[in-house]
Amino acid sequence: MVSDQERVYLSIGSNMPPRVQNIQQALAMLRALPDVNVCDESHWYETEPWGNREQPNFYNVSVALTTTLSPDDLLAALHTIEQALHRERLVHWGPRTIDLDIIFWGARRMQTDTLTIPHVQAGNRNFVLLPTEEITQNDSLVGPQVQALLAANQDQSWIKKVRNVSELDD
Ligand code: PH2
Ligand code: MG
Ligand code: MG
Repeated sequence: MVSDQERVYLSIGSNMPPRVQNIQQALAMLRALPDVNVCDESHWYETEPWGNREQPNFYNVSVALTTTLSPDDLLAALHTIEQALHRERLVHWGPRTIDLDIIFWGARRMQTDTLTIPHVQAGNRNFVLLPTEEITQNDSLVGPQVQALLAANQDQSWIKKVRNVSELDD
């Protein structure tokens, strides 16, 4: 890694139409945040719904960013993006227009009532680990964490790499 500034990784997902537009708008809003620098984006993946399986498939993507924001302030900014994209919190692990979750923040570990880093479920989810692995290869702080979680990962759910986002259905 060129810079030794710690990188933050997000997992972004949508399984309610228009899924492609929801994710594209979330990415655009993230890039537009003044205190955030998005430095990498994984492929997009179509993914089997994890947890509650009786819901539509998701599209998921992971992004890497650097920021001068605190974890709480970044979380608040992500919630603002979710609200702008009409996220409604109805069913736990249920369908959502957009979800932006903080997964890793360099080597940091923290736990408050509202935020746990690394994300508690990261190690159990292919749709988080596999896209994130793509963009952590050169990250000496997060790469080894992802590799350790992948080695222990038992998730059987399928995820499929998207070759061309412009050909996706909403
Ligand atoms: N998010 C969830 C629950 N289940 N499954 C997939 N495939 N992708 C998600 O983003 C997802 C999920 C809760 O946030
Ligand atoms: Mg989530
Ligand atoms: Mg969330």
